[in-house]
Amino acid sequence: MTTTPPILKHPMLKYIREDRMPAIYCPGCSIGIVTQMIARAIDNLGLDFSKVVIVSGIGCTGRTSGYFKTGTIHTTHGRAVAFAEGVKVANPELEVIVVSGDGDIAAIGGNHLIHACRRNIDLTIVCINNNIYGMTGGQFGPTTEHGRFSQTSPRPIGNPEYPFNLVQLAASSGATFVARWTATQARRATASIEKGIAKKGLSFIEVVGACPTAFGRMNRLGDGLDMHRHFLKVAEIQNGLPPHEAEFDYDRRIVCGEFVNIEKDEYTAVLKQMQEKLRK
Ligand SMILES: Cc1ncc(C[n+]2csc(CCOP(=O)(O)OP(=O)(O)O)c2C)c(N)n1
Repeated sequence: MTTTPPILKHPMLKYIREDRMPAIYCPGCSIGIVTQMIARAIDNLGLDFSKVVIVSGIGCTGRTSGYFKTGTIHTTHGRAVAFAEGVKVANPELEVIVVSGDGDIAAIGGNHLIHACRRNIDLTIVCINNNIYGMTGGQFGPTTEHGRFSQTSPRPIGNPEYPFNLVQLAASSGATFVARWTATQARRATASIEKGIAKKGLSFIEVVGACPTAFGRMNRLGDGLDMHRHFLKVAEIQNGLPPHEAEFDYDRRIVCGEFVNIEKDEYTAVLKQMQEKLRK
């Protein structure tokens, strides 16, 4: 007699809306890996998942929030951080996590990012930096390196602009926890997301990811596997390095690590103190 082996479920599926599977991501994309990092960080911390809110903007990464089986908001393009700030101010008891793309967070949403960092509001922002606007077919964005090829910066000249270095931007704007990893450093990145969630203040975690469909194809970087192997080669870990020294050179050296972990009063706590003073 043959026995049917039990169907094993992925342990993180308990956090995921299975009815939404399969996800929209292309083969070789890093977003699924980062989705799992967030789920594992929540699991490792033993959080009450009903008190976790996940917010995204628009884009491939922007679809991530909708896959989590909790309170989620898929907001308008660039406004993920603004919506997340609203949720946190309305109910500081909630654990608010933003996950969105580099275009969403640092271009159209760049102003919200820097001001949220300046306020030091207790959000965990996970920004998947795939170096391009993935969802709309591969236009250059705020993190695309000078000279890189994209739909809007074709051969032979490439991108006329210079990129933001996201960890420098977040740190100089006032974020109190700042880290960068690549999608191949899943355990380290998960640990940083955990620290970011536990931190009472603004945490910014950049995860450098592969977009083989747009960035990879236009810059002849191979498939998803090639791109992830490349990350293993160029990622250089330098925990504690001043963020302005955290170089991002896609071909040669992507400096990774936890660069900022400082204490500063958190925004909703400050608001609460002010309200209490006014009541007296
Ligand atoms: C106001 C507005 N402008 C432009 C768009 C078109 N749009 C949709 S997604 C996107 C870029 C997304 O890029 P990124 O945030 O880097 O995410 P990715 O898709 O690469 O994960 C743009 C420009 C839009 N939806 N709304």
